[in-house]
Amino acid sequence: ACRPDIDEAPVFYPTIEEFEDTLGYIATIRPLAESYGICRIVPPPSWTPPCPLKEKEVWEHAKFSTRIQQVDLLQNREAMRKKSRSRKRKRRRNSRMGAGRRSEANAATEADERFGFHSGSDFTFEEFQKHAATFKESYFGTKDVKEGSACGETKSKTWEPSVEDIEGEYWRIVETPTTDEVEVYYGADLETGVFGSGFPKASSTGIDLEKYAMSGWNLNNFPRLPGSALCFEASDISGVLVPWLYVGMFFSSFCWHVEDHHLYSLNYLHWGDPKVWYGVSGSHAMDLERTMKAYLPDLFEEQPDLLNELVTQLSPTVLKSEGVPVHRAIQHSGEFVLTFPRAYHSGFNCGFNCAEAVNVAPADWLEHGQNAVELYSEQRRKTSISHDKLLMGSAREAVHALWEKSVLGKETTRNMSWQSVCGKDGLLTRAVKIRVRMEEERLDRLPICMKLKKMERDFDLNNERECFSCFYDLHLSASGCKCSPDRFSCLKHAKHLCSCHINHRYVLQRHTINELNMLVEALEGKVEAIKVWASKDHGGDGTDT
Ligand code: S2G
Repeated sequence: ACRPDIDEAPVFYPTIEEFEDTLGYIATIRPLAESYGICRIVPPPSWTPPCPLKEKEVWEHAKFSTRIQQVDLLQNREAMRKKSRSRKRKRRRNSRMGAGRRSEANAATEADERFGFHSGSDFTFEEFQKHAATFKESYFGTKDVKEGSACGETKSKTWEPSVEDIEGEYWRIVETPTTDEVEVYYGADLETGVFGSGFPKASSTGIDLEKYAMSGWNLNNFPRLPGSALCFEASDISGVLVPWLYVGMFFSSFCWHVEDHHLYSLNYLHWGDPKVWYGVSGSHAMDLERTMKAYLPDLFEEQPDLLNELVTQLSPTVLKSEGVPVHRAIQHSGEFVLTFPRAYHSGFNCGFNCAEAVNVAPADWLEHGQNAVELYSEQRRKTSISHDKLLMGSAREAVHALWEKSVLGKETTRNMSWQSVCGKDGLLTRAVKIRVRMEEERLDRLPICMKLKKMERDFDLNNERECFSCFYDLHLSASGCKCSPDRFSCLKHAKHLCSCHINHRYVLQRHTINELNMLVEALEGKVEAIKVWASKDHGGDGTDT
């Protein structure tokens, strides 16, 4: 009765040939799928990667940490809001590895703490499987069903709830304020860099293993495929560039959230019971946020950052009744679920299973990523990647590809993937153009007498630079003052940096506006501009002459 009455998200069945080019395939399904927020991708039947986590040594000995989720409190937790503030637990999300930027971890830990996500015990897969099975059986009660067989005998069969049964029961527990406590474990956000990935690694040998180790659908390769702006993120940010593993049991949940920087995400179910997903298109992201705030005003009042903390569930039925379109995907073992930029998603597991997920940034993401960092600046929220570094890295790579083609007549598949986003209407050209206009407008608003200086190439090489006020990334430009050599602002907050005389203050630019305009011309295909910009990568400095 509680099963949400919503439609299914689209499902795709690529042929072996279509499956070859991962980002190319995703680009072809985008017009059909993006408006649903999420979609399911079923690999060709012959694509069956072996999972190294199932090897006896790992299965029986490797321990992973878990968190405890109190499922009945994911949506309704008024009564327990002031309970257990001081229990210890692990961090939820980490941002740039080893970098100075504050991650969401601390804030999230606090929220997890209060909202019933305490750390649980450590398990091996073998132990977790046992726990998951026992829990599910005792939850539903093992019923013996007498089944008639062909030859007239009867045999006993354990009753298994269907996905629909489980989904109905899940929302009954989540939506009804007075149900019993339901506590489950979730081995979520496990770093594959530490624990190991569920996909064969490049070091694997054997013809078949090598095929899977090199595949674009192997999530260890996915974030940095040619055409993804994440190629230009140097550090291995866990969860974004290095996949995370999710070991689930019955009812373990992921609450409503969007990806950092509104990136795409791809999730693969290595084995086990289905994962049920709900998705909302990026174009309805703000409608979902409004509805959540309207339905859970007290929670938002106490914790305005609730949605960034991945601790709140809300029924698709409520969202639908408020005019927010929600779609369902039931992901089975061996299938992918893709989430599009700024698409809110949530869901839960139907039983013991193991999934792996990571982000990607194809060219159509760039404008969403730009919007994300402008929004983060308004909200004074820390970034986890330098959007401008990714944008400029993509632009340079694309100009290099255009140069190889126009000057050397060279065409490789790698080059072609970058060329395909250039040209007057190319997705990359458009994104760079928007960013350059933005930069120009911001510079125009600064006092005319403000000194402009060339930024050192390594300004943000070893440590990220961010605005002292809004944390906007300063890869492209920064405003500074003699009074405080290590303090910088973005162009929007230059006037708040200090109260020194204008003569003491300056703007650092990685590229002048003329250089940036020339970059746009290069991306549009103008050969002279291509040569100037390509020369930057060949020893020249490509500056105004
Ligand atoms: C995400 C779902 C995580 C999960 O949003 O991080 O990959 O629990 C997804 O499977």
